Amino acid sequence: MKLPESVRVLVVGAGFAGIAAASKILAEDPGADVVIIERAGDVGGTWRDNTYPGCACDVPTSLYSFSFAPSPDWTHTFARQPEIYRYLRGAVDSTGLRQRIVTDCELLSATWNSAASHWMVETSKGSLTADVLVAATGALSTPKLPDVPGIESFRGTMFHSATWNHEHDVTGERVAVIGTGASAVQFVPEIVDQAARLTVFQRTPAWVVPRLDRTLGRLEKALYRRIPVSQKLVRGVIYGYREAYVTALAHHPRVLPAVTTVAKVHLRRQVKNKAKRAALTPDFMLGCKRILLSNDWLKTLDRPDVDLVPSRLSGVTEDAVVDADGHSYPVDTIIFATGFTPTEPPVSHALVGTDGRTLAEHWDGSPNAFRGTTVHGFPNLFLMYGPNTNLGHSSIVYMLESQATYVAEALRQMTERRLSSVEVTEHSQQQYNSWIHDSLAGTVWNSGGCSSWYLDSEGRNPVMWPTYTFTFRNSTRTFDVSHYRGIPAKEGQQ
Ligand code: N01
Repeated sequence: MKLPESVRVLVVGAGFAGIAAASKILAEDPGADVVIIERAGDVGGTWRDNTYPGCACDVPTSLYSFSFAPSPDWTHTFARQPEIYRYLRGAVDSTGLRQRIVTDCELLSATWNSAASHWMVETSKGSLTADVLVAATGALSTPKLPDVPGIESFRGTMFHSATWNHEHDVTGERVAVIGTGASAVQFVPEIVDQAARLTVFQRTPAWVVPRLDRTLGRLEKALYRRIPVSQKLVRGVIYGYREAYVTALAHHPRVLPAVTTVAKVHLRRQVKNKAKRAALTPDFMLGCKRILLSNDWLKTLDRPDVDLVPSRLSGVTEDAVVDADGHSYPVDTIIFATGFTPTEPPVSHALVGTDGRTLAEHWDGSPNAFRGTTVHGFPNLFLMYGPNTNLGHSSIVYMLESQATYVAEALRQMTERRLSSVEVTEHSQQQYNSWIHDSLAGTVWNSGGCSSWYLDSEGRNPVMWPTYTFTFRNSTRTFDVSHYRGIPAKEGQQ
């Protein structure tokens, strides 16, 4: 579609978050004026962009899908990237969102205009105004490369796992993989047989547990199709099981030793080389970093043609990678599986609030929001997957749908009360964040003895949701205007 000159609700991003927000708003108010802009040529977000070999979801599909768009056709318990991408494309068609999406349209800036009570938005396809802005741009979309000397001098091929170079064939090459997080564990077993030699740089070992994946059979799918409530039941059971995990991770770490034993047995079974096994044994509490699910990662590292370098990368030369001790490993290709910059989503530099500062300046490296969604100084702005909404145990899609309900509720209340803008009060935001950080104190994410992308440079945790996901859902079920400063609409305003 063409970019309009003005719109009631502008959703930025057409991944899981943007689709959830727009669908929910339209489900509440089918006549709502909603447009989605997407910087890429297609929908899908991270599931469009991450195409590395073996890319899959490590959350069961029955949870990692929209409650309003169940699919009986998943092939595995843990869906692969092409399938999830296809699912998202199907979801925008089945919900009728496709004709509301402007593709190849990047948000360049959005500035709040207090006098007119709207956002003045600049995009790569022109400008428009939006009464309400929903930023659904994802937290893990900016690939992070290690800041080490010599990267630019490397004469071989190098790329990040999130921007996989499919033109490049690693067959017969010496390949270095930097990083051992959720992405590396998925692609390393896929490329090991092609590479002549694989060198994996591991800064910190991770806890790894088996991935209980299986193919979904014809009978099961037929059951889901004929009796949809059966699929809901499975979703409910998996949801409940995963919620119980939080009891261990955040509240009563008594259960942790049991899961830790599972991970230790898994390591012992898969890694026979004692030196490698020692290097692969974490020295922090399970859950402190994302728990990795894999049946072949550890086994792959045990292979004699795979070198495990238990060191950070300290430099790159024309033809080699260098470990912390200055030892060089000549390689043809370097693959960075070094993650993303979640504390500074790119959109935060583009949004300018009531005091003329960007959201990034306002946050100053440590994001915070009210209910993970609204920020004082930024009226009529809703952040999807905002601060402290990430999970270590369950599906982000559940959180996104909760936020989407909150946005739809906010819009309903604004219309009902004839408000042109709503801005969360500083007091409510502060109180909420005090609760968040009090609740996070003592959890495995804050004090499990590891360093992770969950913590900022000051050791504050602007990423994780501290407790049960249904607590978040309850808090976002209604939009309590008492936490907001509402400006009445003028004559002619919506
Ligand atoms: O990135 P990461 P990822 N030298 O940040 C290491 C989501 N996700 O792309 O642990 C050597 O987890 C770094 O070391 P350390 C999920 O939320 C979801 O794998 O910091 N190593 C670490 O090992 C996940 O959490 C799915 O000490 C260096 C690695 O690089 C998030 O994406 C699948 C280094 C980065 O790991 C990110 O995962 C995949 C250096 N200089 C991803 N610098 C699902 O299935 C960094 N590292 C849903």
